[in-house]
Amino acid sequence: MLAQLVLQIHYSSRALTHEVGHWLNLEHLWGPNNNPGTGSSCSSDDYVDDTPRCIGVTSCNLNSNSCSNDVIDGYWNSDVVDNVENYMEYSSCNKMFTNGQKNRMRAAMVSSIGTSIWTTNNHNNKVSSFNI
Ligand SMILES: [Ca+2]
Ligand SMILES: [Ca+2]
Ligand SMILES: [Zn+2]
Repeated sequence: MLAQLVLQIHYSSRALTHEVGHWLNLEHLWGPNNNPGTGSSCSSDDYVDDTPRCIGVTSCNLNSNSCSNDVIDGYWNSDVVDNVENYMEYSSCNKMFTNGQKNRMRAAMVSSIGTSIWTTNNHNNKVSSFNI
């Protein structure tokens, strides 16, 4: 499993953050698959409205704009650039989650589907220190 993890996200120095995102119910920004760079991904979604549609970016080109249909999710009023710095991309310059992703992770933590990882003690001592 570790080998698979390293192969899938070897671009990123923040692999663990990325995997914790998956564990807390986040998908890749281009949708629920491991295949970045596929044009058809503009029509799939990560179920988070404030992450712009993208095909999956592996570079750190901050001007990357791989999909033009960002308004489809009702959050953006126009086409915007890809969020290449997002932890759920495969780029090597990851440094952020969006508020929508934060809300999805928080929802996962209090979900009855998950184990009881949310407790006041855990929240205060651990979650806050992750700044999510
Ligand atoms: Ca999205
Ligand atoms: Ca766009
Ligand atoms: Zn991943």
